Amino acid sequence: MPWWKKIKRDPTETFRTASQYGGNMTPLRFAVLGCGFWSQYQIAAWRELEGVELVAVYNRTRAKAEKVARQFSVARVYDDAEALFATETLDFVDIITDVDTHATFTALAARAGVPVICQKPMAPTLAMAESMVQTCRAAGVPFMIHENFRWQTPLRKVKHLLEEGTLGKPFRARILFNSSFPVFDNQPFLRDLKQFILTDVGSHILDVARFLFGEARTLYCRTQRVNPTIQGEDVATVVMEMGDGVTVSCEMSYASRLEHERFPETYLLIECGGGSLELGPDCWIRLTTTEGTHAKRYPPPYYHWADPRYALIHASIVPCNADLLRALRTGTLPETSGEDNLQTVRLIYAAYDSAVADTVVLLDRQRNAAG
Ligand code: 89V
Repeated sequence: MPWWKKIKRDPTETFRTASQYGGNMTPLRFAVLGCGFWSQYQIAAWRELEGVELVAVYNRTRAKAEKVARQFSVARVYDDAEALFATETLDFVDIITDVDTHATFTALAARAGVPVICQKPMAPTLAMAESMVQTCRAAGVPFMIHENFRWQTPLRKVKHLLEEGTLGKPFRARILFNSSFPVFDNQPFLRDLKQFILTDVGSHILDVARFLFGEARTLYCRTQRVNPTIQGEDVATVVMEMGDGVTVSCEMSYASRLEHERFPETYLLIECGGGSLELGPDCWIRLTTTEGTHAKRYPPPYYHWADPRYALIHASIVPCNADLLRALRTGTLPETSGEDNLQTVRLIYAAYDSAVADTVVLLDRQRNAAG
């Protein structure tokens, strides 16, 4: 029996380690499902880590899988995911397909007893996300979400500075992701999403809010569609009461033409009892107290394979993958386990509910109802 089959099913318990079960851990063999734009960076990032081996790739259009296999010297190619799971012996699978297929492929992997890493956003509905978590829990396979924004170098530093506590207790924060970057050029399917910016960018920004400030108690959201050529909303503003009484507002937009286009940077202004913290353009963090302002730059590491227009995000794929791999290897939970990410997914759909009903959503009540 593979080691992960013996993992305890209670998600609050840590997984037992592979070595405890005598599993052969080096290298971990994995397959990638989905060979679109994002896969080449995801695979390149895996190659930065020791002890993983990409043994197969799948894409429903075989030619795309063949191209990626040639690019990264991958031994086997599939255009039938069931055949892949029937043939390959895998330690995990990395699902990088469009969101609509995440649940299907997760269920296939769970049935085959293969641990799942699934790209954000987890699912196109909250109910589907809940059932994916449940499917993996029932099958006893680890389920993890590839959610990388919280792994960006300056955002890790911000978290560290808040934890150090020298600025005192935060009372208010703004999280901004506003640009007019032509995101549809590389990811054309985003144009057709009926729910766009809250699923694609909100997954990241609301997760950053949770990462920095804890869980939300209340949420209010407004959405707008400024670009008439797309299906979904391209502007969203979310206000939440989070953690220990921090008012957090999150602004997201792909319709904002600003003096300096700074995609894909997230800006922050965090106001605390003893001062403020600002994360601004080009990864500069400014700390202001009664003593004055101290500024320092926290750029991401350089990777030759990263697309310079996405360098900040692409660099964050590496530590995100490392955390998922650490969890698989040691049998512990990653930061972005399926269970954890479900809280982010709840915020996304609470935001849509709030925008439609023009009301504040009380999340404690939702959480309690979900048990
Ligand atoms: O990182 C992502 O998930 C992308 C982007 C933020 C660039 O839209 O879809």
